Amino acid sequence: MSTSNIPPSVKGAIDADPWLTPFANELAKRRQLADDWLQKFEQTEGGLVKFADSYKDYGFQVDSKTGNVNYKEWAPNAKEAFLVGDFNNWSTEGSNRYQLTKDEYGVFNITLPKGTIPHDSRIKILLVLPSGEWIYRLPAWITRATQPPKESKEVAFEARFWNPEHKYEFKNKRPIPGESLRIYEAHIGISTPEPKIGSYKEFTQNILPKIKELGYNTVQLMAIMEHAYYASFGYQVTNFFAISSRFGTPEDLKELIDTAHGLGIVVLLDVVHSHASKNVDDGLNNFDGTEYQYFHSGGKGSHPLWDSRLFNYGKYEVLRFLLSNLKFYLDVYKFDGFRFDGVTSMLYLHHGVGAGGAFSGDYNEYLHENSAVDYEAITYLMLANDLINLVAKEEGTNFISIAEDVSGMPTLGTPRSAGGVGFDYRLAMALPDMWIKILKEQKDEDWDINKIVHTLTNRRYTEKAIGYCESHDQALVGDKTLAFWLMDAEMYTNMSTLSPLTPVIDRGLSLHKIIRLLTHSLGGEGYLNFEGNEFGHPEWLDFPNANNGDSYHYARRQFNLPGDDLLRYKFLYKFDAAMQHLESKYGWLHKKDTYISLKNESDQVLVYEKAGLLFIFNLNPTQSFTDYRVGVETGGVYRIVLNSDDSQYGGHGRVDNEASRFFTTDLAWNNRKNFLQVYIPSRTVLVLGLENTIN
Ligand SMILES: *[C@@H]1O[C@H](CO)[C@@H](O)[C@H](O)[C@H]1NC(C)=O
Ligand SMILES: *[C@@H]1O[C@H](CO)[C@@H](O)[C@H](O)[C@H]1NC(C)=O
Ligand SMILES: *[C@@H]1O[C@H](CO)[C@@H](O)[C@H](O)[C@H]1NC(C)=O
Ligand SMILES: CC(=O)N[C@H]1CO[C@H](CO)[C@@H](O)[C@@H]1O
Repeated sequence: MSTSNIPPSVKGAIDADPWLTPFANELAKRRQLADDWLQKFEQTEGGLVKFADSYKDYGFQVDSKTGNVNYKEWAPNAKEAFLVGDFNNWSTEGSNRYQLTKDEYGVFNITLPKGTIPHDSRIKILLVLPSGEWIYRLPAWITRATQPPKESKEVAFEARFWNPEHKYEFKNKRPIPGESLRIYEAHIGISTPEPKIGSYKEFTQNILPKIKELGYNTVQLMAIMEHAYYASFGYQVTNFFAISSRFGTPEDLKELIDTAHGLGIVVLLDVVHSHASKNVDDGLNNFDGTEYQYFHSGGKGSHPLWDSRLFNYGKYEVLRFLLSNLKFYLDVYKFDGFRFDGVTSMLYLHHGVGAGGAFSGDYNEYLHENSAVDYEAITYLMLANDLINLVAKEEGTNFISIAEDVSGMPTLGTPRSAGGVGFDYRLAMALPDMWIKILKEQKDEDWDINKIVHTLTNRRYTEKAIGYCESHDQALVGDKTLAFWLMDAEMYTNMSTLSPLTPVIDRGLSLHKIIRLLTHSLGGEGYLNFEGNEFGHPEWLDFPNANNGDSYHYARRQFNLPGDDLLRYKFLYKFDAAMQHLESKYGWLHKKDTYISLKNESDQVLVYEKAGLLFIFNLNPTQSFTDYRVGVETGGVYRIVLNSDDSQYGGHGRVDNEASRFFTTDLAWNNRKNFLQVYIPSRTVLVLGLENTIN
């Protein structure tokens, strides 16, 4: 295709990456599908934002003037519908009969006078099917669902009418996300050292200050959307508009987010729109008695591995439900963006499973007109990103959207206006796999610096990525965290500072720091850490379930460990804090000026400049180098700004930071204008900065 034939709607994407040129028409076709929906929403709803305001219309709405309550539900297959609950003795008889009226679109509603339903009381919708059968469901847009008490016969979650007298009032303005995202991934329930379910309030009091102290500017919360099965880690959502009641009330979560905002921390929701729990009694499955109301029917409507239901993104009312769900979390809870779970499963008809799930990077796999792309799902993701940007504009900020995509689809992170899907970031999912493979298979002296650097930097620079060495995935039972790969059983016996430093712990501490800083400084335009891994958490995660006797022993994070002065976890924790704060000062995540001047395989030394800093890694397990010559572009006097061998980080203190000043010599070295000479101990990273930038 000649450049003159490129459709203007995708010109931006193709200017940024000319290899996309053969796929220009296909990209334009995809963009058009989403643009057509936008036009339709304009005509029928007054625009996308108004459409997504449907959460103010559907479900239960309390009129602020009259106190009357309207309840609205889409259930096209039902003939009749009744509201039942504690308030009317679950009856449809006499004065307790609350029948909804149905309109031509299959939408039912009823208005009840003020005070009819008490706050927090239990309710259900009773649907009468064409067959005459009665089915009871939790309202699809319900904002609260709770687990029945142990002594109750009920097992399914119960919907509640949440209308407290005192609603939480937000006090703080949203912080505007910075250019460098330093993300702390967390799960409320496990964020306590005690073997129990942690609460929103405990997280607010105990964990937010730690996140702030560590220097993260973003917290990403998983398992917020209500999920009846705790051990699903939040990934089998039953009630999309309800926040998990296991951890507290909606007002408690608002307080958490408001408090984070007060600390300058933005809050992302791990949103699960890629699939839904197959629960009928307390979920969305078979809601109106058909399997195809919200989901595809037949095999297309079930995930081949996850045992869950798959949405029909081509349906108007499903788009209303999901898009409103996003706006609900932005408006009501004041989340600042989303990490979209399971994007690969959405993007392809094969869901990334089986042979189709093996991607080589060939553009045809993603962009050929015969590729296995699910057009309806990709259109939904485009609309979701449009919505997020429109709401951000109204709020005077910019929200964040991150795609969990392992396939590496080009243009996923390209703006919609340029012809992409519009995510801000994708997760760099190849990086944790690389580290595990190295730790599993290679001796330290065989680490291939070229390959490591290649994997860390091999990404589409026109699209941003979040780099990470490990996320919640590696912490789960059956998998292993970096700390485990490195130190294993000795974490239980040799972490006391009173016991001698063994070779295993020495190596583990050193490499844990090095791996994190390498990934942080080269692996993405953002960085993510899963809670606890900043100090090498010594336990895996296993939620209470039938196989472990419903134990909470491994469903916790031992935040007490880094605070124990007699344990070595504090060293890893302090290094993490130093690394985050240094990034915050120099901003290497969002700078694009990386220059790698040395990859010396025989010495195992790696040197690069970025954001005005000089990173010098010596990965050599045994050899330290004196007067090692290192190239650097900008001449001047350098000092050490971070040294992983510092004794405060559990190192050997072989370099005297204070006494070290490095004067450059203006002779070219490794393609840099100047050089300086350093003493670089084994298994150490030194970061140098120009003296006049330090204070
Ligand atoms: C519900 O049933 C109880 C006991 O049968 C009765 O006392 C109460 O008045 C009933 N309430 C309503 C709203 O019908
Ligand atoms: C409730 O349904 C009736 C009948 O379809 C309709 O006239 C009315 O506008 C609806 N009320 C609300 C609040 O949507
Ligand atoms: C690596 O270092 C060794 C010894 O210092 C040197 O002989 C070799 O030339 C270096 N290789 C590169 C690529 O700089
Ligand atoms: C002091 C101490 O507990 N040392 C232990 C370190 O780990 C090794 C191997 O697990 C044990 O044999 C030591 O007793």
